Amino acid sequence: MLEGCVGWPPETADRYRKLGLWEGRTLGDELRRWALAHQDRVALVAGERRVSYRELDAWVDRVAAGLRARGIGRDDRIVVQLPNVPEFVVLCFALYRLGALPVFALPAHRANEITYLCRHAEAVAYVVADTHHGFDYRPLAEAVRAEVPSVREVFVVGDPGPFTPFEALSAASGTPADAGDARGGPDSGDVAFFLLSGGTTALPKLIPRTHDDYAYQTRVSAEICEVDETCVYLAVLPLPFNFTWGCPGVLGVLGAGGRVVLATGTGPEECFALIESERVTLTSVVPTIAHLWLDGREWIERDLSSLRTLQIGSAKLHPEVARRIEPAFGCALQQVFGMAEGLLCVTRSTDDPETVMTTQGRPISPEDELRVVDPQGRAVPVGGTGELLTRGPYTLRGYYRAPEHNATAFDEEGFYRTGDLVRLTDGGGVVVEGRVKDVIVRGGDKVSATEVERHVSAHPKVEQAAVIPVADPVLGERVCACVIPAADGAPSLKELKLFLSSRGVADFKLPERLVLRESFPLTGLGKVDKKRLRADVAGSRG
Ligand code: OOB
Repeated sequence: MLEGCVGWPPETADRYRKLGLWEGRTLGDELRRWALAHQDRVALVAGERRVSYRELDAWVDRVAAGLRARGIGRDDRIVVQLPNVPEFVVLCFALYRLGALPVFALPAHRANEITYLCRHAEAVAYVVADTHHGFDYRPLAEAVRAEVPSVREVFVVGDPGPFTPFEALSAASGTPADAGDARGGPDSGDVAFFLLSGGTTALPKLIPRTHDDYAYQTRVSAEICEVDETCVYLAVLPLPFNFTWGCPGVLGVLGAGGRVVLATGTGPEECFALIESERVTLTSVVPTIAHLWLDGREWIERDLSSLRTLQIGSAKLHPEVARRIEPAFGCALQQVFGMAEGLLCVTRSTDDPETVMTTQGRPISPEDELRVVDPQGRAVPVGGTGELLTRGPYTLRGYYRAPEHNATAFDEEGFYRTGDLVRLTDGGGVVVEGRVKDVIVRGGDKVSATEVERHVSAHPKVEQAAVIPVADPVLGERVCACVIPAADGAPSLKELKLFLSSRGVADFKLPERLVLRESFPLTGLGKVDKKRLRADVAGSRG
């Protein structure tokens, strides 16, 4: 196991292997098998570009050789921040083959997040696109390079500016990536890559996912979603989301010989046009996008009859909205409750309609263990609400390089404390009732209140800050900063936003409401009572 990672206990790992859950193949080997099985079928579609399985496999080998020629190999960390382009898929599989480890950053991340990720992971390289949605990543890369000396190389998809073009990596026709190198190839039990946690902490945590565990998750979720060669998956959400990458997502669909179509935006106009022209059968979105698409259905005339399943997850889907999906899109709704940490729950096509409308599904693996506990850690009777704890064959046992946090994020038996408040139904379904963790779910984006508080508190006009969610009809929740001003005057919302942006904080984390207070309600232990503060703010206008 890589330094800083926590593995499964050996006897548990043995059991998962004996049960045939972990098949002992790396993700890089998996692509080789898929390419042999599906040869000239189209694997990826991006605009006018179509890449067959055979081409994809060969492209991955060339990029792996190019990376290796630049000294990148086993256990090296590489921060990947790319939009939904074929290069994302190619790069990740190239790294999987080398045993080098992609760290999945979101396109929306800025200097604050990227600098931290590069530093924490001691990344040797950083990969970006030239520009995306009007943002130029090259100055960001220069800032990151200046801050983090471990970052030796920056590769750019598109116009490289002062950096190395991504294209240069595949220029040389080298030996196949799995021909071996001094450091050897990866083992299926090794960490394959890092996902980012939705985070309750001041800084995001890195989630190590192994080849075995991720291959299992994607294979099983593809089976449950009835993914086969005829599947055409539209990747709408960013590829670095676990939802898009592997639930079943890109990997699950490629594993079944299907086709992955990359969308560049989430809007109904673009996505409906792609669904029509590519005859998309499956896609996955967050409830906010589902809302926009429901509205779009009223005025955009497109043939969406190819759609079989619309997966919705990442934030609570209310039953009223759930009921509108099938009539509006003429396809089945699948609710998905998942987390980058592992556990994945989905509703099944065989579930009765009520279950599909009102639950967030049940676990994909018979080996997933779920416990619902009260604040004292005692089991709550079935039907009661409590915090969800879980462990299983694809749920992490520890965050990367985070022993202190791990001591509280997991219990003595290795169960991960999800921070979600749930209730289990008789049928084994999970209903999400709320959360105990200090996170704001804005659309599908997770914002750590603690992280935003840290930045807001640094403003000279802020004495103390508490960040809370406020309800929003479109996004579900928005970020609200409650501030006790310093003696010499209060900041405006605009000032705060500019201040946070200047600190390199990603846009989706910026407060959209500011509430000024002389004091905050406190709990018996003297901490800010956010429950009362939220109720206060919800009941007031400013
Ligand atoms: C997905 O993953 P993350 O890591 O961005 O966020 C996980 C958290 C969960 O702990 C829960 O609080 C919330 O997002 N969540 C939901 C939900 N699905 C996720 N809350 C209510 N209802 C749902 N259906 O968000 C994610 C990962 C894989 C698949 C789908 C979503």
